[in-house]
Amino acid sequence: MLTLAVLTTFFIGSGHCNLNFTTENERIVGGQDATPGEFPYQVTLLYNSNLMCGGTLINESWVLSAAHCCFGREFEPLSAVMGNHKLNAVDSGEQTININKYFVHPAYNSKTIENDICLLRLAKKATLGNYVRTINLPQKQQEYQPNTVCNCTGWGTTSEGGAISNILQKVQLKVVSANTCKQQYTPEAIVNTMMCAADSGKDSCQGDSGGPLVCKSGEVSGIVSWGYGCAQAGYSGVYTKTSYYINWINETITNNPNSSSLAKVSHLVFILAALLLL
Ligand code: 4AZ
Repeated sequence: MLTLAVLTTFFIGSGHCNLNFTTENERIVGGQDATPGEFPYQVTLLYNSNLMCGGTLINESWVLSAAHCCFGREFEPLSAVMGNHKLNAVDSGEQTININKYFVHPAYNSKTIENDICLLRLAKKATLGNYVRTINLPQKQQEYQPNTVCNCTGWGTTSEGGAISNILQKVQLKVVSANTCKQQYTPEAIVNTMMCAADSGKDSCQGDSGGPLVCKSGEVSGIVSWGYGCAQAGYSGVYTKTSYYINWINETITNNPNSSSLAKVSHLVFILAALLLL
């Protein structure tokens, strides 16, 4: 099955991505250089300072990405770069913050790549500004009509088996109907929590995984997940449909604040109690 082929590959640096038959990098294919600050919600996820995956800033302290990016990794080597433009340079407005915890969706299936979604918590809040901004989540169960134009961005390889990009790349893709996508892969492979997008000669590729697909201004519609190769004729890129995970995202964020804020509250309680006792 193609999806199995897809599963056999991956990792750029450390990211496990899908689909290629090689472990070489591929980034956005058929795209163009973004301009600094054009996609302020785009996050670079690093593992030991190497490009691991893309991500999306959805909250001052939280990055949305793909489960296959996070799964099985240690926390210590993980960091996120907000406001990044050139991978190999410190850009103005850029902020690098460690990840101190991540949450892989409990139903993530690494064989079928279902529920390919992960939330990563920043060790401290990002400072929002011209180069660093959050993007909204879609409405619950939001669907996107076929041919809707979407922006996909990342530093992944610019061709299947090529090298990663130093400058953030952007590409416009069109939503492909679930029926067409099922015909391209298999009916079972494409479930309703996935969405497909493609255009001739254009695609996301290895290293773009976990990054954003934005099909409606101001909301993160999809997460780069998998596909057969990159920009192969007749095969769409497959994205996790964010709108099916709104409850899980909100609950995970609410239930897992940084311990630093908890620690501050307990310190305050302790001081108040001590004062009362005196
Ligand atoms: C990857 O290997 C990858 N064209 C991500 C997305 C797609 C293909 C490969 C979709 O990370």
